[in-house]
Amino acid sequence: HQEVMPLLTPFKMGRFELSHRVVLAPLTRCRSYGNVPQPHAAVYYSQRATRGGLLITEATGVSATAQGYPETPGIWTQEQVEAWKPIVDAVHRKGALFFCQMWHVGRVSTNDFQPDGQAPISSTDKQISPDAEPGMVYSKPRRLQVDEIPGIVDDFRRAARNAIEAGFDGVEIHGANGYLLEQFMKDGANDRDDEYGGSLENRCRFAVEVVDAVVREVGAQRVGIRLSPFLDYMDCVDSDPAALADYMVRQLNKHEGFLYCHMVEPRMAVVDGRRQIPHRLLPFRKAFNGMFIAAGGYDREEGNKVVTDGYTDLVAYGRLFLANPDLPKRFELGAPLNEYDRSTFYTQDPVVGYTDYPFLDEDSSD
Ligand code: 5J8
Repeated sequence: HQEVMPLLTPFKMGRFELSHRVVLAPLTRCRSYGNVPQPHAAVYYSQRATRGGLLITEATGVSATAQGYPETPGIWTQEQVEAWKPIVDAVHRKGALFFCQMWHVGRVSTNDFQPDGQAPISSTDKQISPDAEPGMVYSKPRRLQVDEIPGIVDDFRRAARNAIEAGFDGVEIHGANGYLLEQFMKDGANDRDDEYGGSLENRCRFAVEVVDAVVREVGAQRVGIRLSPFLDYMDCVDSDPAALADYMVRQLNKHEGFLYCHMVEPRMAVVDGRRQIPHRLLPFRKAFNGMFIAAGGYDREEGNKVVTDGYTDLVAYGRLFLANPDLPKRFELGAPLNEYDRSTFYTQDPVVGYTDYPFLDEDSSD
């Protein structure tokens, strides 16, 4: 008699029945030509779909100003909605749940990605420092005026409506990794002195308005959010990340049934030559009423451990799932993993580094 490993035990997520806890993390893949998701995405996502598994899409733009990387998908036009439908269908045919991650990059962009070559928008007009990403220069952003913010909140609302129309089971608001909502939340990037800057409450106002609008549009039971209070990616640093995380989960709690909070661990510290996950998320998991997804450097062993310990409900895997389409099965069998190839993470090839990572049985089956 073999015991089922904790990561592979079922879990009831609101009205959704999950058969295991291994989640596909949202991963930017840069293969949606002209911001339209492509048929090869149906292959990629359905490769990673399992009965009762949860997949989250790559970050998907909510408007024409939302992009900052080549060939990322959107969900603001009808053409994009139609293009998502067969991808969502392919995932559903495998019995998995599929959430759409909605983002706006804010100042992590250049004029080239913007309509009419305009400046990217942000909380601030401070440019990201050239040291943030070697070899990359982001454009000087334009500080949003207070009266422009409702329009962007409405872009998120409409994107959520579109996602449901495309067939997604729910949406994840991207409030992480230095993008627009975080540019407002974190005091290292927000230098405003109006009602969207200064106090924690003011800095979080924009994100909270987005949450409220999206919940009103599609229902709390279909909405999650991703937060990364401890990261400093793209010059988005906060002087008190624990207070920020605590404040945000308490705002989420105001929506009865708000589905999930997905949080990124701080970068792993190296201890005795080994990378160690800092496991700093427990206080927020405890303060939050909904279910919790932890992400950031997890492997099979660490994932099982945190589920057993009640540290999180689900664990999201990025790089490991990218390189192992059958990751849950490999975890089940304790099978070796394919190594990921970082050089093809963000390239535009429809196959290479995308749908050509082998499945376990590929060598023996034919
Ligand atoms: C680590 C760790 C770790 C990797 N601890 N070292 N749409 C989005 O939200 C996007 C978010 C789009 C693109 C990028 N992005 C975010 O930007 C990511 O979430 C990430 O936080 C950040 C940088 O992403 P990346 O793809 O440019 O690189 P990243 O995965 O962070 O890895 C950069 C380096 O950090 C590598 O050397 C990693 O080591 P490996 O993977 O080669 O072993 C290392 N690294 N995760 C400490 N948790």
